[in-house]
Amino acid sequence: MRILILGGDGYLGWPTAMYLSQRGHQIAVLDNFGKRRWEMELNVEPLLPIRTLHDRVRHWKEVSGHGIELFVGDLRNYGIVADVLQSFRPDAIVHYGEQPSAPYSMMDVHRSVFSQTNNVVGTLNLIWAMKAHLPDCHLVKLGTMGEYGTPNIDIEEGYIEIEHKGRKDLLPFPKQPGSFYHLSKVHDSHNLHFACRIWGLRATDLNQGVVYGMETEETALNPDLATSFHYDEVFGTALNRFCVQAVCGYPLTVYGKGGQTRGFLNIRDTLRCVELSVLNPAARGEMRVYNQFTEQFSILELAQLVRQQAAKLGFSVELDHLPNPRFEKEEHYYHAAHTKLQELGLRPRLLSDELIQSMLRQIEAHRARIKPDVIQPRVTWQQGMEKPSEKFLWAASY
Ligand code: USQ
Repeated sequence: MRILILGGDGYLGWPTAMYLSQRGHQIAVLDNFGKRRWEMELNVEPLLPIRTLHDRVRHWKEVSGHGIELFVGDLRNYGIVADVLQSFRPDAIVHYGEQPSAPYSMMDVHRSVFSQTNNVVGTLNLIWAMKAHLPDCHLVKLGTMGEYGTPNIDIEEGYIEIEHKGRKDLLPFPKQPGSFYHLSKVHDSHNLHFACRIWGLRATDLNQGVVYGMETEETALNPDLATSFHYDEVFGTALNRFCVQAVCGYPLTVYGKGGQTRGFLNIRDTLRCVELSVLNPAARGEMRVYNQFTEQFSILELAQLVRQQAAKLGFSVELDHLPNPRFEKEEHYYHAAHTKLQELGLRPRLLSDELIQSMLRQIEAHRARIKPDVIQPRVTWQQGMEKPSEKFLWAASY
């Protein structure tokens, strides 16, 4: 198949491009390098050194023999989106090309407005361009489990049958997201659903949980193919952060009581889920929703798991309950359906002691690159960024 990956320079986009390329698909990637700019703004860096996308594409060709077509451009520019679609003519589009961080979207008005306009406008341009040029193409869009929030009932996969005053309907599951970033994904879902209904587009919304891991089959082939693994407060996610903290002797940053429960999955399973979605396209007019995670944990459970495994490797790890910088329930019911991808053939790689130990060992090999000063949370949901942001720089660069 011809598959276009939007956000092909990112933590998940780049490994997905290599994974699908290795399996014989024709791949193109599009990126505007926004993430690299946000990293520079905040003075944070991925743990492993990351080559430019151009170089990674070249190294991939040398290592695998497979070419990847590279487009540089911004999804907020409709002309670029339409040109790329007409030039590459994909059968499927995998859309990771959005601002992915909840804390980033809560820092200040500028980054909040940016997160929502960037994400919503990019996706709107995409669906208009699909309608105009490739109405049969299948969009596989990365959403988030965070769209649902933590309701006191079971979470279904996208839709729930509701009986109200004697009548029944199958309706989108209620959304109670926890940040302006998560809200941007809710807005995307509504726009996509509408476009599928009125224009007969086909889409799969992958409501993904928190991804962990730093290596896939393809990144492991050569250090020049590594993917961007973050541990800082803004772009790092819980388990990845805890592993880095354990290695550098930083007390694990459990926010509040740590009873916050979320769905998690291995980065390798992300790639398989996307592959399964692409190989089994939605029907015309259908917007499917899959809950993309393999198991659920509370944050405290994860921190304890990391502490146990780190101890086996000789790291002595403390656990800190920090005042929660976010606005979220710290004790709640959580039970989310996640059977549809398994029905398509996903065989989950669950979190194991070995996997945590292997992450800890790999992180240790790059210990010298860890910057402890970017670990502590400084963005709160009530106050935004602790220090005033560089407003003038921001206004000048966007
Ligand atoms: N948390 C801590 N300590 C930390 C970091 C996080 O206790 O050092 C807690 C947070 O308070 C939250 C939970 O861990 O309750 C998850 O936070 P996270 O930063 O790992 O993940 P989140 O902000 O939810 O966002 C991440 C990705 C996002 C994706 C989402 C999936 O950045 O792109 O959409 O995971 S989900 O969480 O299912 O919505």
